[in-house]
Amino acid sequence: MIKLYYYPSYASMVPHMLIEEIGLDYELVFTDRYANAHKSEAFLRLNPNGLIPVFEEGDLVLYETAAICLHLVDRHPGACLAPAVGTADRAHFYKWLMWLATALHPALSMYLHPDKWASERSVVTQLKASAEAKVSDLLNVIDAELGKGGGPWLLGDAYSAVDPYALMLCRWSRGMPRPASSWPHVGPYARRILERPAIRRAFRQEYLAEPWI
Ligand SMILES: N[C@@H](CCC(=O)N[C@@H](CS)C(=O)NCC(=O)O)C(=O)O
Repeated sequence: MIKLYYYPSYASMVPHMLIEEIGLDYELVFTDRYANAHKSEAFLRLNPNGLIPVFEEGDLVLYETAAICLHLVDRHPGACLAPAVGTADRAHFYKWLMWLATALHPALSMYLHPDKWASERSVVTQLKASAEAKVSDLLNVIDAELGKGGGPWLLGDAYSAVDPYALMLCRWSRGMPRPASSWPHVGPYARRILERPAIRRAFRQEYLAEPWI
């Protein structure tokens, strides 16, 4: 049985949405961030970084959202959540997964939690402003990609694991002066992903209040 250590709206949403899409049996393990459950000895044995999510299946204990995504798509090829290995589409799938994990995800984390990087108020303010500008630049990149006319998904015709990852990051931007949902192509794209039953189930299981993005 799969166990997914999660906290609502955290990066654990991505594997949660994928597991729902694939239709696996699993248990959601609530990890109370405010009680510092993710810094407990037991949790640190699973992920020494003290970060959510953690995915567990039998002897396999995995952290890092992108790694969990890749494992899920490999382990369940029938769900078709990534293009065939060795194809150009697969290469673009890797590119977007890494871009989400190493560019947009950290920029949004910096915007939402600048206080993790500095304590002096003026520095925190500056970090937040820089992160806001960076998020905007990055949203321009994904908006342009979606505007190239492919669609309806980030890789074109085929829905894949990068789509729920992008949706979660769009959601994280919802309190920003210019949220992702207001971009001409990203907004409709995120709303399309939200129409998928698996996505709606995951959002509801995390008790997330609407509007979701
Ligand atoms: N690179 C990690 C980042 C995970 C991460 O930053 N998780 C956040 C929630 S979105 C967390 O656990 N934060 C708690 C903390 O920083 O104490 C991944 O992709 O899984």
